Amino acid sequence: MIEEFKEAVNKGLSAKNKNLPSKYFYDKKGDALFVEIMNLPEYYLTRAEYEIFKNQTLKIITSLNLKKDTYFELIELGAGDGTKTKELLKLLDKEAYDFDYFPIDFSQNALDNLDKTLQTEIPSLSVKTKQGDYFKVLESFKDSKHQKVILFLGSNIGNMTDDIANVFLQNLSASLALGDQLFLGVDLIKAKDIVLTAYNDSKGITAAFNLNLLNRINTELKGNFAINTFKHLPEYDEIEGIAKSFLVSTKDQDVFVEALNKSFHFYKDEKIHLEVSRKYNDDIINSIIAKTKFKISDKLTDSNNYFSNYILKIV
Ligand code: AVI
Repeated sequence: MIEEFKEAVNKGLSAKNKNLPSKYFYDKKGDALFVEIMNLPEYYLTRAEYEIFKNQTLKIITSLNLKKDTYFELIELGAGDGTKTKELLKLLDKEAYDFDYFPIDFSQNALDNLDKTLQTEIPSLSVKTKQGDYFKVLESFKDSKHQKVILFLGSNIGNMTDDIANVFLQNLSASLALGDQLFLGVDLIKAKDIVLTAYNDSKGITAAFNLNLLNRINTELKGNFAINTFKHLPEYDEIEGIAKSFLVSTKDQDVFVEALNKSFHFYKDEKIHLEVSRKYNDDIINSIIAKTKFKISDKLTDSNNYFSNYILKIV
């Protein structure tokens, strides 16, 4: 892991357009900051998707065409604390649907916590946690002939470029069978002021979340970034529908990273690109599933039209 991080930092900071992959946001501090972000008034995404799970629970079940007498496997990629999913799980359990819930996550700690809360809140639910890489875990389902519903929520797919999302969905589609479904949560393309505010909150939590990546380089790779000489800069192109976040060097400076035994020069106002947060519409969803066996079969949207859960079915 540390070798992979080292290599990513070296490659990203040596590039003409400096960049660092956003997947490295999520250390212990980054996880905690992301929980704070999800509770921010400006960060509408989590609330919008929760509203769908809370107010349209029955519609989710009917749109997925789930039948009480047909067993299915409900598999969640990156389950987190399961706040939204719990709404669906409670109803499925109450109505005696025949299924097992398989939350998959990299973090065993997150899975243990989720398992514990579910045991208390929905004691009769069958939870089978699976720790590891999504595709490695999905491999282990290959021999199962049961119907599958995959949940991939929170617009997590938006942190992939469209090319990467396409490959991701091709791999996912290849590991599924006819009739299996993906319940995909995505943030929708909308006005600039709403999106930019979500990525530039007034308390500066999102800025701290981005700057934490420099902290990680300092602690894990013995870097000497002066954190206060970098500023968080979010951008959003309404036509393209992509939010991007950058850190900008406020001065001309050199940063030394001991683990790489290398200095990196930053010009004043030079940017490091950290994250893409893609926003979607039907056309973009259709273009990222173009090379897969998925077809849009339905979609649910919150009352503000901010967020959608697409049902993509293998045909
Ligand atoms: C996890 N992901 C969907 C978040 C997003 O909206 O792109 C990460 C995030 N970055 C800044 N705020 C939240």
